[in-house]
Amino acid sequence: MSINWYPGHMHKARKEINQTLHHIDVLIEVVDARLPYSSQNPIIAKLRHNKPTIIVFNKCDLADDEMTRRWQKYYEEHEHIKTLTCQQKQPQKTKHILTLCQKLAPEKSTHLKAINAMIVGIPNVGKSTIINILAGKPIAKVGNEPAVTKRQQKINLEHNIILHDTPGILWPRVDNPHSGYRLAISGAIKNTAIEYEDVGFYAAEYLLQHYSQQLKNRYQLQATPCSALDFLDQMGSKRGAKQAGGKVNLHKACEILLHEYRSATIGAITLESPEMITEELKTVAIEMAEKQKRKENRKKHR
Ligand SMILES: Nc1nc2c(ncn2[C@@H]2O[C@H](COP(=O)(O)OP(=O)(O)O)[C@@H](O)[C@H]2O)c(=O)[nH]1
Ligand SMILES: [Mg+2]
Repeated sequence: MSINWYPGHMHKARKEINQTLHHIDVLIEVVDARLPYSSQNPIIAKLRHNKPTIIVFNKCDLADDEMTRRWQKYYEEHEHIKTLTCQQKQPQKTKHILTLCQKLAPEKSTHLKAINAMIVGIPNVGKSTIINILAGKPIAKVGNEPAVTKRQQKINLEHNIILHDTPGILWPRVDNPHSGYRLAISGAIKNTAIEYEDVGFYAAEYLLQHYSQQLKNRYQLQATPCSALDFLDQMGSKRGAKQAGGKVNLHKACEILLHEYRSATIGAITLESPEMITEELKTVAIEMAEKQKRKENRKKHR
């Protein structure tokens, strides 16, 4: 899975974040709790330096609680990072972001000075939903955002906190192909930009390996399917996803699987663990080094 993003937008967003960060006391980075690594923007970690940061695990209603705890522990090992779990249906919990901001900027809060916070995150992680909860009224548009740079907004909140919205639109992880698949499974990438079967098979393989009991329960399977194809065949057949001649329509089966994953009908399921990411990044580093070598070789032989 590769994701296209415009270099012009990327450059502009990086520049604007860097500029705004000078005036920011606390950074609020929103991630999707189902994919707490892949739904991060890769430059934030590089730009924030020692800025106190709250990583908000949003949509935790859709994620596996045990995995969310492991991810929180993983991020909290970094100095300057605190984490918080959030979901749209528990607005009171989301409001903890404000008290945490006060704790992370103690010198401002004891002197009754305004605390400047900036909320960042890739599209669809729930920034607008969180902004509306914190503001106590619907001021940000929730749902699909057009891929255009919007003007930066400043919002005055309780406790003398000024919230700055993400400048521009941030792109997700594109270095690791697994991240592309997970973003596609979660619904973070437009359906028109993904290959349903490719993504569906990836999802089926992962779910079979890590959440086979949930699959068996949801689709009433007696035994664990022996492969992703076996699973999609059985599931598609049960759900009437057939094509002419009676064979299972795999595209339709994949569509059902992705749809039911996204609505958490299969269960609250997380798509990655810190251990998986550590392993994958080793492979990515090797591949990048090989690519660089090939590039240098080509130059030499020209
Ligand atoms: N299940 C679930 N959906 C959420 C949650 N927060 C936001 N959403 C949904 O995710 C989608 C994107 O939310 P939005 O706030 O527009 O994200 P933004 O692009 O980061 O501003 C919307 O359909 C929201 O209703 C949550 O905690 N749980
Ligand atoms: Mg938004």
